Amino acid sequence: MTIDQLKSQIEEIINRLEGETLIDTNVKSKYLGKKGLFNSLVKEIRNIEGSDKKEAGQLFNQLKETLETKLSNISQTKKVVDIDFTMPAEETKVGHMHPISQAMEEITSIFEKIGFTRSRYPEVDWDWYVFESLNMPPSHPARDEWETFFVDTPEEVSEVSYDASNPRKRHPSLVGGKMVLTTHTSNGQVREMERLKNPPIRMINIARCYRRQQDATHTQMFHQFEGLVIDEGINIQNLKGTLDYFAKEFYGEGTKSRIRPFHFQFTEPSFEVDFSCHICSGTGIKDGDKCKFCKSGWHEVGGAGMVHPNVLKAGGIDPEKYTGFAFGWGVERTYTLKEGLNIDDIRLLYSGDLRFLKQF
Ligand code: FA5
Repeated sequence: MTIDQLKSQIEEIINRLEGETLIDTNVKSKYLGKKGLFNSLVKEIRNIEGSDKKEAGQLFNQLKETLETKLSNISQTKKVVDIDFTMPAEETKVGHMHPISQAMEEITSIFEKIGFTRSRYPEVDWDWYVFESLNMPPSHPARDEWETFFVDTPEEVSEVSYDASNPRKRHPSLVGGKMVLTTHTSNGQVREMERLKNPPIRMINIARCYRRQQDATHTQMFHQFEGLVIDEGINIQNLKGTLDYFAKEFYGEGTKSRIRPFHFQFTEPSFEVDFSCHICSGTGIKDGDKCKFCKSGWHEVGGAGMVHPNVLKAGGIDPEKYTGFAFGWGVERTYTLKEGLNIDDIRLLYSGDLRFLKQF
């Protein structure tokens, strides 16, 4: 055989391969098998003239590579073609909203029904909104409770816009001073007063909060929802009525709320808010023993109180004319107390473990 004849035979093999139907299951052995076209052609090498043997060897190598590449493309395409259309379809995996997002939607709609509007404020905010405007001047000991993450701010920002002698004169979009990762949603209080300027205000602010805390009931990132109502004649009864309404809507008809005296710098008077335990119906006793879920009949969920006059002033609202109440609770804490959930470690919510998350 001459080298030219060899070339034309190789061409013929490649042309045949191009025309192969994809469903031919023997296509690979036909070309590369023991008795395949490649091997039968290789045998011809002994008939090639001596000086052309080297070129013939190279041509065989190229042919083998070409056949292998094309056949592997064919076998990949075949996988698609080999589908059995009569097989039942594989179940598509459908995701869903994270349980905390679901809880936030539920909380929002409960408050929207009674005229609250959801607002959103920065989660990295000026110290002014998080502490100072809330009656916690710099170096006030009450700040220690919040276990804050501070953020480095460029010095020029602080210097240009910070006017310690008259905080109200700071540029609203560039307040200056220190910045913090918001430790609570109460930073939305003065921001909402500045946004609306005049009461009535009925805000629900739900956002991420950050504190240097980590155990079964505390995470470094968590969510709070903050309610703020300001108008003429707002009093503690209005606060208590709102808490009772939420307790029934979120936890079910029989749930009661309770407020206990407490201290926050930004409310006066201040309270801690509890909801009755659904396991022991608020009695603290279950099957003759102390209720293991609540131990006392009640679960503490957050704080509340009447807005401090200094906070109203910081928001540009006349405390002689208007009064208001505010509350702030942890979404995770409020949610995990729901009947039937039985989540004793809120860190599970952020573990990313699908076996856990799929249950909600
Ligand atoms: C506050 O944050 C106040 N701003 C609440 C408030 C608002 C009082 C308006 C008065 C008026 P406190 O630090 O107690 O208060 O937090 C409230 C709730 O947030 C707690 O009861 C708890 O449910 C939740 N919480 C606080 N820290 C964490 C944390 N690290 N992880 C999870 N939840 C937390």
